[in-house]
Amino acid sequence: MSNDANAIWDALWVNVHLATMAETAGYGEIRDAAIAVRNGRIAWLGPRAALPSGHRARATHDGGGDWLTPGLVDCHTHIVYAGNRSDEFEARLNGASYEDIARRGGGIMSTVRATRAASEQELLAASLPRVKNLLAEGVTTLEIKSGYGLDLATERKMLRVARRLGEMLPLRVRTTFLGAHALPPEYGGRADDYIDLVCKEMLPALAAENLVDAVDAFCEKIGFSADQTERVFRAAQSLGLPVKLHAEQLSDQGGATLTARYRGLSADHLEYLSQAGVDAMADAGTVAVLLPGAFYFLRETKMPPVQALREARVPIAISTDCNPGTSPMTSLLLAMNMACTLFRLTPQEALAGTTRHAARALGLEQETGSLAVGKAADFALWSIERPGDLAYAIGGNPCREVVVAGVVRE
Ligand code: DI6
Ligand code: FE
Repeated sequence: MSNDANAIWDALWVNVHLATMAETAGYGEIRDAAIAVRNGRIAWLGPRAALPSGHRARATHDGGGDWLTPGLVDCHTHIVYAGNRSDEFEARLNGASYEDIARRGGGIMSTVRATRAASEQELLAASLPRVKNLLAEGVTTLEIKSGYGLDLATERKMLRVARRLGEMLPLRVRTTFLGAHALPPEYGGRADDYIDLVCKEMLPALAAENLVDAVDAFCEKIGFSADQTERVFRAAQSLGLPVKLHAEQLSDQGGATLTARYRGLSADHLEYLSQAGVDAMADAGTVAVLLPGAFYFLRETKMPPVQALREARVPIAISTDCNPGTSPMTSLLLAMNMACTLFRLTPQEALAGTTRHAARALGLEQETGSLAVGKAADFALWSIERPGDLAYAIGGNPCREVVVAGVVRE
């Protein structure tokens, strides 16, 4: 497959600078480069001067001196939901307490009610503009969680919408079942019975319909206990599905260590992560997904242990956590900027966090997230002076062109 000079490429980009993100350090810069695509995959890349003599391509694109990076990967979103919670945001800034809002049936349950009430078509229509915002900024792979249904029919509806988004749009979608997100009102005081429903009915049914690529839970005082989370993990494991976890967002519940024991793809949030959790993640190869949008919107002050994660060589990914309650954000570039300003990541770490490491958080590191021969031809072209500009600017969108599986997105 590699460097086959006799094959006719489907397309060739020249006059571009590459940030391959293929190595652990640096951007993997190749200046004045070329990249060739065949059958949806990268067939050749390197300095333009090294193009094999006699190469042929059906189409040649002039990149105009732009930078070309892997397509961005948003590896943690709750982007499929109905309604929004701007009314609560406003009420709180007018002095209402969190309890006032909860008493009025607000918070996560207001999104559950709206999502249950929406038809599949309405849910799709509500979610589409948000997804398009991400796509406009170079996202080529998107994880979408369920978790605003909390009953079988609505969780199914959410996951079906997620799959449809992946079919309608030039976009790779990975679905995550988050039935254990919150306790639905009809199970008030009966969390263990609800976990039974999640493990014995919802997950097996949805997995059988091929709607589930991974399984997540919210392990927290206001969510589910570590024991309840472990039951969900065991149910996932028995179906051969990988796990990940909302862990250590508001308190240390030992969720990251539990996730590592199940060889989880990722543990996410992690503001309250302990050194033991860092070490367990390092041993298991579990990715740390940091979500600066939620940190910002909740005005959290406890920082995730970035330096300890670096020292333990835990791969760090960055995502929007797009959701109506704690991170109403549809800009992955803004999440990268926030990761630098709030968490002190370097711009190079932020870009690795939305490319190579984010792909790994979805189990897709062999497929996408870096530029290398044989990988999917998923990339974005940017009108920027250097790769660090992607994490630097606030507002504006330098994305000029996006290619998914070798095809230029219209
Ligand atoms: N952690 C969060 O911050 C969101 N979900 C979660 O598990 C909150 C979701 C919401 O408030 O709608
Ligand atoms: Fe989340």
